[in-house]
Amino acid sequence: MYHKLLFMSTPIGSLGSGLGGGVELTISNIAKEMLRRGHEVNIVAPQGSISSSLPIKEIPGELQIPAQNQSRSDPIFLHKNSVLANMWDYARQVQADYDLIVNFAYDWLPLYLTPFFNCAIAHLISMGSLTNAMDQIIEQVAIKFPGTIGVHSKTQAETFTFAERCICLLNGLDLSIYRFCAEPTQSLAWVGRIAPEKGLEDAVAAAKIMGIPLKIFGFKQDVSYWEKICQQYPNAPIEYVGFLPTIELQKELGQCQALLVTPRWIEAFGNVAIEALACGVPLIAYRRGGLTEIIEEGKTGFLVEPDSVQGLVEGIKRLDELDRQACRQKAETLYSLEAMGDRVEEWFQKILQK
Ligand code: HBI
Repeated sequence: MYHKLLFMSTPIGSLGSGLGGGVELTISNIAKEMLRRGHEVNIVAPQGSISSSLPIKEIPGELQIPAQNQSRSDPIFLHKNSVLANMWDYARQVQADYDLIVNFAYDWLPLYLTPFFNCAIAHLISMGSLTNAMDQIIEQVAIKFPGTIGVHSKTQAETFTFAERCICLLNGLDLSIYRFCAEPTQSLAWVGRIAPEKGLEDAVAAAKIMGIPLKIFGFKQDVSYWEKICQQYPNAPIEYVGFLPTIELQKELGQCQALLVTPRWIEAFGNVAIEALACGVPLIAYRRGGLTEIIEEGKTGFLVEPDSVQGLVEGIKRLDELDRQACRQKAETLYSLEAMGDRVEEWFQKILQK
């Protein structure tokens, strides 16, 4: 059975800008895999979105504010000429051409509009509970349209009161892009949007204590935050490598002894964590969010006390206990595009059967 799928991207940035964070990778990976399986896929995204091989319908309008910067009781914000509103007006116009609309935005409007559409809509919720308005509208859709709320991890689902109504999809990568590296150089890695919720300063502090170079990859979203870290740790052995395309990132990341993952908030999953595993790079991570389901303690990484630099240091000292081959193996078993594609396709089929 082949389906006609319309993917609605995140409204906080154009695809390829890095502003969309993990969702950019998720959308392109799922789209690639659905096309490979013979489904038809079109992606609706903000103006300026680029993709090498995916069909994109660019929509103009003002970008949405990132939900993680909002407070729990915030009302819903929509700019005038909101790109989110414009994207969903387009979806309304073309919905008859599709079997299923898949929403990747962590925003109130797509969920609120669901009952107004004739076409079935699946929502891949990319973060845990952040605001009361989102919690409420997601629950409403989860009750009215059972099985249409997808999440990346059990831990993420458990941040919502309706966890049992969520379909857990994990995530997946095109492993053919990631090369396994058996012999790393003496260096650690940190990958992610450079912003306060990602806790980069702890990784810098741990690298300084251990005297091991820390390679930093990612979009420098909050420059003042970056400068504060550089002032706080003037002679830490850190190198800002930049925001690299996946091909370059995996080459550099694979050379590292471990990836330090220091989220301040409950990360729904941990795309960078499975990218590291795909290169054979073990993880030293805060015991928080989706990471707790990705790491096999003592084998593919160590889960340490959240926000504890000392915990990171202890993990770094035990690095040689970890098995790089097991890291790659884990990625191949659970996080390949095929494995993710099976989970996503089954999710779609079940929704379309109703
Ligand atoms: N905020 N409002 C809003 N909408 C999104 O789609 C969104 C976001 N913040 C972060 C985000 N998406 C993604 O970077 C993460 O879910 C990965």
